Amino acid sequence: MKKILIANRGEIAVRIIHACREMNIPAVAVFSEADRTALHVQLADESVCIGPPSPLESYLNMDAIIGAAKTTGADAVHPGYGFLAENAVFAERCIDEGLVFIGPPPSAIREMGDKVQSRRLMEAADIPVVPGTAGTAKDFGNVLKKASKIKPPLFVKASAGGGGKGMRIVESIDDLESTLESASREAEAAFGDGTVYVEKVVENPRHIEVQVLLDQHGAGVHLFERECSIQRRHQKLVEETPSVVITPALRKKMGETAVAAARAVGYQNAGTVEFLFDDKSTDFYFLEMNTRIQVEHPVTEMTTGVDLVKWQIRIARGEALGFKQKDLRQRGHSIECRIYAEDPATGFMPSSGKILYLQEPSGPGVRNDSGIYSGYEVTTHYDPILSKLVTWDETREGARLKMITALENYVILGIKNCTLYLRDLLAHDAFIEGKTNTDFIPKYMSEWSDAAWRPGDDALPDEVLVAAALMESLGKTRAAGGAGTREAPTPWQTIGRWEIGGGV
Ligand code: MV4
Repeated sequence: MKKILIANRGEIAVRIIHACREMNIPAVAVFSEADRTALHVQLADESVCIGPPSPLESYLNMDAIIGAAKTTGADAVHPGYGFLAENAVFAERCIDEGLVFIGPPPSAIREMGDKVQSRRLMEAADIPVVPGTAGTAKDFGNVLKKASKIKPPLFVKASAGGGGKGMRIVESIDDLESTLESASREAEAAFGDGTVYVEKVVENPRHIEVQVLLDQHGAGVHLFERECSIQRRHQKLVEETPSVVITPALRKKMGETAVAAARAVGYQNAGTVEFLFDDKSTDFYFLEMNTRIQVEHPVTEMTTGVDLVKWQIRIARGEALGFKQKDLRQRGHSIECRIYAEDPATGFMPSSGKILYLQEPSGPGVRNDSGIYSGYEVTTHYDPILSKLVTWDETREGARLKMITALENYVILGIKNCTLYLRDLLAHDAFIEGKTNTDFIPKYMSEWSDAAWRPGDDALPDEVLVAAALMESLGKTRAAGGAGTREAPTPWQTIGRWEIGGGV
């Protein structure tokens, strides 16, 4: 592999550039007109503009991306996550153009992308799936007959959906037929595929997923689980590994099941098998497989020491996995918080504008995968993720306390963001107790307001806070509080005490 084109943007493009640099492979960035000054463009060896800000005309524009690979002489494409990462047609087109697609075979993307087909394939491979019915576009009579044997509540899901898209709950069998019809109509309009299927509802489950790596020579391993149950509207906020509810025996069983699921579709490269976990029975069920590198991959890297992005590249160029299952161990605990440009005080409204001042945390066991810098302009064209803050420690409590400290030291001025919300989430008794089921946010975090987390006068505009923060960073002002005590000021407290006309 001589040169890799990264068909993505933001923090994941930056993450992939790091892997390329460490492997001594030049990296080509692509960017939309809105991303001319983005961090991934600054860090890449070369960059190519692929179109206007609209994703359809840039990061989803296959012709422009493949064209950029040709003009720069790239011989491989890393798709990252989102955009074209799970588009089988794109993977095929790359291969047809003689480019290495750094991901699974197109057939595996296609088979796992169709939820009804993947459910059938998993059942045939003896992978546990949630009790339910096979999919249908028209024959609701048959579905009704089968579904009436399952105790409600039921979920009607769209075969082409996934990630919570096109999901409907049915409380009574009497409502099933009308819900099948409307869900099918909606799925047809949204995905061009009206196939829907029915599953029994697992009440307040956990989302537990298993990372797998399979090479082109038949070797495959799992890298243990990640628990990602803390989500709002199917957007993950906090992920961790290990999960507090997974015993060593369950971990082994889930891991082996995940590798078997991947093998059932001829999988190669890095992938993630998602399971629903039922706390009461400790049963787990296959949900879907994500055929890409995932946002939350760093917690696995922190606890196993395996660089997943480098292994994606090595596997794609035909290298054999250099280790076996028995060589892999999880050490310690890792937590990831996603830092979004969203305002948690107003129902997570996206926030855009210039980052006037940025102070990112660091320290032993702190990793910050970031796509931003001071002066960076956040737009609303793309996913609002700014960065991912990841901590590692020997224990869950150690990783939690590190995360709280790191979040308190994360200062992003100029745009709204969720650092203080996450800090309170991590400090919640329910999080400490590991009650991190999918109901966590509606149950414990719906009343949140940032009032308690703006020490001093929170009416000060960010521009004023920036001036104060700059003076602080220049060493011209010092707030009270001794080093090493809990009274030591966080940057928020320091700038909160700053006053116009005050003692600078
Ligand atoms: C379920 C479920 C309960 N029972 N399926 C949501 C996202 C999509 N990947 C599947 N989802 C769910 N499917 C059955 N049969 C509960 C959810 C679910 C959920 C899953 C993982 C993480 C957060 C969630 C929040 C609400 C519902």
